[in-house]
Amino acid sequence: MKVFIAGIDGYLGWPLAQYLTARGHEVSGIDNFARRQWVTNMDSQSAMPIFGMNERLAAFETQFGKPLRFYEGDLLDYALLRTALEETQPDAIVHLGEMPSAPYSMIDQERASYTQSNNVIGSLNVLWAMHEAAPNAHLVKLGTMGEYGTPNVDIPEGFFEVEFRGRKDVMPFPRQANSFYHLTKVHDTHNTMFACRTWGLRSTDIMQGVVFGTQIDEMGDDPRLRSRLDFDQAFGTAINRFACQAVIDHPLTVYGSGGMKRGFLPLRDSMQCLGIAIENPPKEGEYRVFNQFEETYTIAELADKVREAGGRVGLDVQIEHFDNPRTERDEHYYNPDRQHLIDLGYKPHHDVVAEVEIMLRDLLPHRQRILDKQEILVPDIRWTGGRRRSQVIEIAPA
Ligand code: USQ
Repeated sequence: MKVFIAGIDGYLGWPLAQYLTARGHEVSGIDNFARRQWVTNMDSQSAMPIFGMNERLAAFETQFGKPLRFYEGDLLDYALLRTALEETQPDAIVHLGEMPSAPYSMIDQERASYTQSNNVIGSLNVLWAMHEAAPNAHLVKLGTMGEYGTPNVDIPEGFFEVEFRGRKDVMPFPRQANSFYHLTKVHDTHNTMFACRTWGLRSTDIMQGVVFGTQIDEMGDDPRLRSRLDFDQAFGTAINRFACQAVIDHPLTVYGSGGMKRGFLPLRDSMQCLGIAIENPPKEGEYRVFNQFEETYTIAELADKVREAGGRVGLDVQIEHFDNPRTERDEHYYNPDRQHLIDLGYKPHHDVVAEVEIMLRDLLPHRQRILDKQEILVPDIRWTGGRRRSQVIEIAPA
């Protein structure tokens, strides 16, 4: 299949290009390198050294024996995006090209507004460019489990049957997102559903959980093929941050009681799931939703798993609780479905501790890069506004 990846320079996009090429697909993609800039704006850097796109493309061709067609540019540049789809005529378009950080979107009015216009208009442009230049392609759109929030009932995959005043219908499950970033994904969901219904586009909307990990098997040993790994408060996700904290003997920063429950999945599972979605397209006009995660865990449970993995590589990992800079429930019911991908053959890797151990071994040679930026490990972006550094708090044992 011909696959076009929007956001091909990112944490997921770069490994996905390799994963799909190793499976025989013909990959092209677009990126404006915005992720590199956002992380620099957070006064941080990737813990894993990353290389410029020219070096990445050279390594890619050496490893896989064929070139990757790359367009440098922004999804907000509609003419470029449309041309790229006209030229590449993809069977599938994987849309990963959005600003992915909840804390970044909560910093101030400027960042909130940027996040919403960048993500919502960028995704709208993808839909229009498909409609005009590649109407038979399959859009694999990266949404987030965070669209649903944490309701006190089970979470189905996108839709559920409702009975109201004696009548029944299948309707979208309510979205109760908890940041201006997560809300952009809700808006994308509505636009994508509408485009499928109205123009007959086909799409899989992926409600993905929190991803962690430093590698997939297809990367081999060439450092130019490795993906980034962020640890700052905005672009580092929970386990990735914990792993980076562990290798420099910084206490793991569990917010509040750590009772927040989320769906998590290793990077290699994310690749497997996206590959399954691409290789099993929906029919014309179909909009379907996949909840994509390996298992649900509380943040406190994950901190314990990182401590256990640390023990295996000789690290004495400490865990501290910090006052939570976010406004979120830290004790709640959470029971989402994830059956659609399993039905299509997804085999979850359940050993989180083994995956974290791989991460720690990958990160240890680069601990100086984390030490150089360690002052950004404790969060200060407040959901209620402004910046105030979190403090260590005491949590009574359960
Ligand atoms: N958390 C801590 N300590 C930390 C960092 C995070 O306790 O040092 C907590 C947060 O308060 C939150 C949970 O861990 O309760 C997850 O936070 P996160 O930063 O790992 O993930 P989140 O902000 O939800 O966003 C990430 C990705 C986003 C994706 C989302 C999937 O950045 O792009 O959409 O995961 S989900 O969480 O399922 O919505």
